[in-house]
Amino acid sequence: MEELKRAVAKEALKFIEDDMIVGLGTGSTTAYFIEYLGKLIMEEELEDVYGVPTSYQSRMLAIENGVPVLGLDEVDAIDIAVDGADEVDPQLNLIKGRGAALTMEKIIEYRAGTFLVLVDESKLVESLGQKMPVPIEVIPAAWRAIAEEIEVFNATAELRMASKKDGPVVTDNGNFILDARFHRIEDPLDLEIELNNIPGVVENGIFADIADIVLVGTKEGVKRLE
Ligand code: ABF
Repeated sequence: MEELKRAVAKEALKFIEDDMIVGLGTGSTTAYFIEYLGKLIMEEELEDVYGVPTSYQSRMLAIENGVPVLGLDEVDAIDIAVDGADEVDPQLNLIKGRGAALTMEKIIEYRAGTFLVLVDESKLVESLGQKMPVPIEVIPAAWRAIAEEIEVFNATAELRMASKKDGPVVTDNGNFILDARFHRIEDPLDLEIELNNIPGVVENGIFADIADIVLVGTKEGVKRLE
């Protein structure tokens, strides 16, 4: 599995040119990409490639690997964003958010000229929600009310815990995460919009109609979907 992640992360470097502003995703596959990007910048002496991180985790990784970083409010545009996903359906709709960084990921990936997704073949599904719950970032005080509202969608939601001792997972924005299991997601775009209409929901992990290219690591090599 790590081999497949490394292979897609390497392939993603082919999309990088000098003078690019690159959105840096979160998660283990993107971590390889950030590491390789640092090497590319050094070896090719690229002077004007900057990363815009989607989380503290990716920011620290970028700094550690020699990728200069800028905040979203310091750049005019993002040329390309590179990130992992938890599920990818045949229309390239995604579920993301295992790393609890979904809000910043969506802001940066929505803004990017190209959104490139890196996954291994285990992430491909016939329809979203088959294996993974949909993460939903919520205002902490509203978590229980929102969990109840979500039942209207024929779903059950659980508060994501760091551990019993450490309490709930807190996002980079100071919010909580609910993981919602849906019986069936028929229309991802519609559900994405509906969930964001619940007061107290900051953002949800359905990324419908936003991915431009998906690189899939398979045992037979890297496949490109678009
Ligand atoms: C983040 O990392 C998430 O949105 C997604 O949930 C996850 C994928 O991680 P990995 O590459 O480790 O499977 O981008």
